[in-house]
Amino acid sequence: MSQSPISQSPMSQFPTPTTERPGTPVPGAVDPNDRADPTADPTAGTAAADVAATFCAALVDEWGRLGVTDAVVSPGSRSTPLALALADSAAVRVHVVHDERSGAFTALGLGVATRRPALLLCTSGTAAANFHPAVVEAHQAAVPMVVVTADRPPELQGVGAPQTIDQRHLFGSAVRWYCEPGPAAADGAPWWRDLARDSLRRSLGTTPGPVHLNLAFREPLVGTAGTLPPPGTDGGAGADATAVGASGAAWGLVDEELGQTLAAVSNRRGLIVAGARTAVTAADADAVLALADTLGWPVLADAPSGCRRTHPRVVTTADVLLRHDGFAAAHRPEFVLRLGALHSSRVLGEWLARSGAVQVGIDRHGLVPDPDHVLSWSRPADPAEVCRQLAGARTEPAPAEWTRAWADAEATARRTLDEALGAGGVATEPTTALDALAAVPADGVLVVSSSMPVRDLEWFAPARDDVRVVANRGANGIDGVTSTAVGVALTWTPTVLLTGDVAFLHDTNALIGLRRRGVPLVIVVVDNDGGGIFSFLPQADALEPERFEQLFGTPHGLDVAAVAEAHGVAAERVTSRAGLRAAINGALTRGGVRVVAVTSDRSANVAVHRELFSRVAVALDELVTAADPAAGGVNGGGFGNVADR
Ligand SMILES: Cc1ncc(C[n+]2csc(CCOP(=O)(O)OP(=O)(O)O)c2C)c(N)n1
Ligand SMILES: [Mg+2]
Repeated sequence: MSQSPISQSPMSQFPTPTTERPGTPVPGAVDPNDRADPTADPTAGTAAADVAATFCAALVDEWGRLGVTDAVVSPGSRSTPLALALADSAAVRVHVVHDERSGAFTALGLGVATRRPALLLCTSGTAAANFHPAVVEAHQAAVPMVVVTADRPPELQGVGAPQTIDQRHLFGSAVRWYCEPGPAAADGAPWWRDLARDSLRRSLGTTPGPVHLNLAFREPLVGTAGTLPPPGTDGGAGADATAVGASGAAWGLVDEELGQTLAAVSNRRGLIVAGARTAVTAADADAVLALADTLGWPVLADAPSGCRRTHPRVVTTADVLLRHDGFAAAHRPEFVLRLGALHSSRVLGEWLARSGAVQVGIDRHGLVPDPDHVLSWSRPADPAEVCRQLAGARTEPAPAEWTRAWADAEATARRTLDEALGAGGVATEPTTALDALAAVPADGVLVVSSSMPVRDLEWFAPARDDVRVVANRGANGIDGVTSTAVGVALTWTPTVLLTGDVAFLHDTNALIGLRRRGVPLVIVVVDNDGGGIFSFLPQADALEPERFEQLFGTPHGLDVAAVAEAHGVAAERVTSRAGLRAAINGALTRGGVRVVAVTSDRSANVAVHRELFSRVAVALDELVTAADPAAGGVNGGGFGNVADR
């Protein structure tokens, strides 16, 4: 990657690090805290502050010109020049978030929702370190983000100056680009806009992600912006703003690869496995489903894939089906086209790893997951474009019985689940996932936390064509989930968050000032007083109940509704499905933020899941035996490890 002149790290400017203890006077040396004071010329400081203000105004102007719309700013002094420039901008909305960790996840949510990088700004010191979890998630989930940490100038580094830590390369390999241009100097003005532009472009490459600018500011920090350097002549708002929203591979396979792939997929028992990032637009999903139609291949569509739509080839029950040994054994594929991120079903992943099929991976960001080392090859390419290429060529479809068997199984499992989950008025964890999805208004977003919520949705929920499902599955953290949903809702898209109680309590700082933001956000907390997912793991059987509760169940005994109310957020608790639906719909109609806690019990939840799996197993048993009497044999809804945790 080429670097603009301003991006060269001016490390030579830094003084040789001192080995003196901070605060130890060095004979003849100037007190480091005084060095920031240009005492020789009383107007020099003001002039420098004006240069810094102009530098920041130029950055913000350029970011705004290129399509950036949102900045998340945490309070602090050292970041003053950029905070003021952002606040003065007409193009960029500023969202102030006290806690930097929450602020960073808010920026992540904005980036996920808009596919444009949000700016993220904090002061120097540990404030910057609090950005790290969200930066890692952005890195691994390919979410664009421009992270700006304010820093002390070079002469205050390594000398024990207050609120100063080593911020160089703070986020390690999690950023696409790191740059420390040093304190702004007037003669650098020709490159100021380049810095803003470079940061955007690097966060929006084929693999989008976070970039980190560590900007040093000298006191005094309040200056007046002067004339900005003129913008370049290469487009600006129109041209570049479009580019800002269109990152990732736009291409398909080259001819030779396409030819080989066509030969491999023709007349095969094939599957399309769609994870997050597969379809960005409805047209992308149409392309995937059109290929499925052409080849007669089922599409095992994860909830965040964008492909879990009402369509005869879409399979919404893959995890549940594959828990049935008879079904799993009788429906092994020969070829698997894996699109986007990893499908969240572990059962599916393990089955594919054992399948012996030829498997290929395509991801628009080149982040093709292959934890089982089973892919024959993978490409950074647009999944929709690859599907269009394959559908447009001459290929033989799969044998008709392959297509029919999957469709019959999906219909059987779907009918069984719909019947089982349709009955009864008490809210369970699976019914809550279904009701939360059903309540999202058309074109709204459902955000799900990485514990049972994401799984209940994947295992049990039917297709929904007009709702986008978002989950932080880059690193599967339960931190920052509410803040991520706040970021999504800051785009004024009706948003429902389905989260666990531990994840909710992990991120209560997202609730600070939330009511005043006025965003359309309903937070449904499945409250089972601890980590319910662990009850499905071998530890639950292997350990004494007391030890299990201490280390995994981890009950907290808090009333999550009261916690919300303590933050000024209206909250209620429900136990019935009717109550839940009324609460979500009422909140969405009224607008604003509301927390709805749904009471659950971790042990009862295990039983609820077992019952659902075994009901589907019985229904499938009949189906498989009817189709092939020799292939009978049920695993009784086997329920091994479900997940990462
Ligand atoms: C930041 C982070 N810390 C810890 C974990 C491990 N972890 C995964 S799920 C979980 C419990 C989540 O509990 P809750 O949010 O109540 O959801 P439930 O399991 O009850 O559905 C924990 C601690 C993680 N994934 N991320
Ligand atoms: Mg829980």
